[in-house]
Amino acid sequence: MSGLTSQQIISLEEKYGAHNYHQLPVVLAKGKGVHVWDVEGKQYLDFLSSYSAVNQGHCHPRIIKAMQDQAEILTLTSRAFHSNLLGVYMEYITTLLGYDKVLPMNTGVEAGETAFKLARRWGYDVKGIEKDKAIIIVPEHNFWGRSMAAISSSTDPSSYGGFGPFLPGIIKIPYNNITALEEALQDKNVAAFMMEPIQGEAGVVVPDEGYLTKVRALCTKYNVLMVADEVQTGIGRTGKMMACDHENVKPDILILGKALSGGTMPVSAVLANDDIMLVIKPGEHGSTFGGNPLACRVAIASLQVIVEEKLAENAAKMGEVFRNELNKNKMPIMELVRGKGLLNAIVIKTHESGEHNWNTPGELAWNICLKMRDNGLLAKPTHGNIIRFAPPLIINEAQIKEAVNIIKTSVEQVVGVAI
Ligand code: IF1
Repeated sequence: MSGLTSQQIISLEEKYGAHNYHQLPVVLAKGKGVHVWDVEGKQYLDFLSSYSAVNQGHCHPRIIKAMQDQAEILTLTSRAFHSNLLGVYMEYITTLLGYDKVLPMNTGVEAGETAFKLARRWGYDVKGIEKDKAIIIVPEHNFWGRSMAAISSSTDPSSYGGFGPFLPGIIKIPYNNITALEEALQDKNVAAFMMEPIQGEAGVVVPDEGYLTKVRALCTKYNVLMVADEVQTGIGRTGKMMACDHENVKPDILILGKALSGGTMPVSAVLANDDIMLVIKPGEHGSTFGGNPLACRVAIASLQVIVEEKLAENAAKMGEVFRNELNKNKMPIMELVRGKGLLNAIVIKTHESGEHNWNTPGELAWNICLKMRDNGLLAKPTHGNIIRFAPPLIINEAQIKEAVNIIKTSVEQVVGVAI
């Protein structure tokens, strides 16, 4: 469309855009299924999936058609009035996921904020916590967005640094630590424990088997809401519809985003039962675009694709293939590969080999990502030495094996030793 080269486009961003990202140097112009193409027409396997927003694959025909059809009819009414699709969408998603009610929002962080407010309000109106004393417990190394409440919850200086003062009423405890949770739950002012079933940004940190079950039991025991942020782990990504489903755990509040729209537009949602959801009264929360008819149509199609194409099941199968192939004659610099379904990561250990001494594992991970880009696969390090691999859930076995081959070849080319 623009006819500009990658470099020309990067220069435009540099000159006219905020510098709030450190992108991998590649300029994408087209996406279809598991592939994306840059402006020069080079094809890549997308192993980031826009941070798990395109679980259904880029530009899924059924989702695009839903968007195109609805875009010509009615895109937005605001919630000042009803629309013909909102109730239909609300019935669909609450029935599918087993909750009484849904509060529709747009971005993941808005859904997180909504869950935060809902939990606090429930704390006051139902649990009887003293006014303005509600506490929400979060795990260290969580990530749920860039809003003030989200960064007030963060333990990552690159997320919160320089943006104080922060929201009070947040206690941080170690992730995957039941003792620490039970200790924190002794405080009668605790309204909720808000966590990711697998920590995405922290580097695909999978908690011990049974952790979610124990969290559920403790939250019930201490009359505290279990809030699951499934913005990244949900909608089939980890090999089940929700990551909590691996332990048949049902959180009191479920937060969804990203793939809820198949990567077409921001659509997020908070689900809960009546005793929680109805503490928010008319006029006390909302957003201009929340629950718009275009989003409703797109979200229904996006969820139908996940269910009807059995993408959670495929994610479980292909994730096994991915981890097994990577662990076969494991690369010396790969400390480990971890994950569930198609949310995986490799941890690079510092590699000392003569002239290949690297300053930091992060530098090595970055160089590996640059080389994988040259070899036709896109992925990006999360923190430093951890590279996340999250392809669209439609991927097949041949593409997984092609990807593992690219990963191994790229590591060998960067590290320069046989692997
Ligand atoms: C960025 C990270 C991923 C999320 C979870 C809520 C949100 C996110 C578990 C908020 C968003 C995005 C944000 C984006 C990059 C990406 C990201 F690297 F930042 F941390 F995926 F890991 N809960 N994650 O992962 O949803 O408001 O963005 O729709 O900010 O750079 P959002």
